[in-house]
Amino acid sequence: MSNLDLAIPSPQQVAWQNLELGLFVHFGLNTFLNQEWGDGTDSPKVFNPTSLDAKQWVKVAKDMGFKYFMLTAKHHDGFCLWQTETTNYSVKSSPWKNGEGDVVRECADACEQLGMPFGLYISPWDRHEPCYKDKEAYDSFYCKQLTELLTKYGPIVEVWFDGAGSEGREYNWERIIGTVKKYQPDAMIFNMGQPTIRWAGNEDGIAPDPCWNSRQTSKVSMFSKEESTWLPGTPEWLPAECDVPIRGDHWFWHEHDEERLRSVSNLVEIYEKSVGRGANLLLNVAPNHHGLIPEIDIDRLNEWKTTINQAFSKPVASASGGGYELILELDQESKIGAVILKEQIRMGERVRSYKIEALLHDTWHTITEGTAIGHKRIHSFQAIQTTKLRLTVGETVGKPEITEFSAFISVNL
Ligand code: FUL
Repeated sequence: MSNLDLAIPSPQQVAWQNLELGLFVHFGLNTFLNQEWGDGTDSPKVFNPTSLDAKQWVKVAKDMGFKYFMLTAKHHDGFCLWQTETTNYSVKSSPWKNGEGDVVRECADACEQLGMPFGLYISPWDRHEPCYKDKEAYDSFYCKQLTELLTKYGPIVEVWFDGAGSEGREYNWERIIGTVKKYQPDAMIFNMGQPTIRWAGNEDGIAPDPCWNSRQTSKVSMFSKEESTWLPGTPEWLPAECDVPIRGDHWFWHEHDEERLRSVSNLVEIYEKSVGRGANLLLNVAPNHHGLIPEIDIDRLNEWKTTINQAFSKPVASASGGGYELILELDQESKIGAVILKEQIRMGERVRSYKIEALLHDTWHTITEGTAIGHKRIHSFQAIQTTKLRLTVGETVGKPEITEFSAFISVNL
């Protein structure tokens, strides 16, 4: 990244970055078929959750500290979770609520009630829709689906365009992005067309280090090395979003795959390598065939949240300010295991290098060094006993403004 670049975020991007944590929810025909990808031929008749409770889903998100909620309105199989006029391949043809249910509506209502920003995943790749073969016809069909979703369910925080299956396919992105901008101008656009946020490039929930917010290339999908081509007008500021399922590589619910549940320490590591590198983390949980998030997943999320809160919610000392040096004086000698850094991203990523030192026996010792700070940088390290910490900013573009330099007591993660 060149020293001359100083990309600046839009206010909507700053607001989205402040959310940090999103709960991703994959639900659909696959939930009932023990599969990850439907080929578009599965019968809607299998879709019959016995006690679907979208409020439970959103409440889990809220209780566990997630700040936005993303639902798969349509996965690659083309099955629509809402009452669409574009196709019968939807909840309308299912036995659930005699074909009158609408999962998108229930989630939108629950999000509204609980004050949770709501976003949608709508797969461009559609393995059911016959007109998919005809590019122009499908672009119209897809824009109609988007129009329904973006006009009938309240404010949408993010539209997730999944590149899987669309490798090499050309869509009319001018039209698709135009539709998003027309109806939800504040929504974040994920990774395709004219994105305002980009994919971190893997499904492990891990951002690169460093993870600059300025525009970088991003892969189209897990199944290709192809890089995304974006329309002119794509902003220079393009923060990353990491996505990962809580059960190994299963995005949808499968019976008897609890052993895939990630351990708390793995989830903490994911948090540190996503949010702790300035990206947002979209962590997926899957409601089961009853339409409920299983208790075992909720328990794991709870342990994870508790651990993160223990580690990072109560700094022993904190400082902020402009300039090239900040000192943290601790009230008493403490065993420090982590620091959090933040800079004022509204002014761009001005810091391009820095180091953190601790005072040990009247001498400063470097504990860590870095380049990007951006929205947030977490450094965990082997605990050190100290009374003072120092942040020194090296290279910058313009005057830096550190909004947070905090130190945390070491806990066992
Ligand atoms: C991938 C898809 O193929 C997976 O099924 C899942 O939806 C994940 C979030 O994106 O590209």
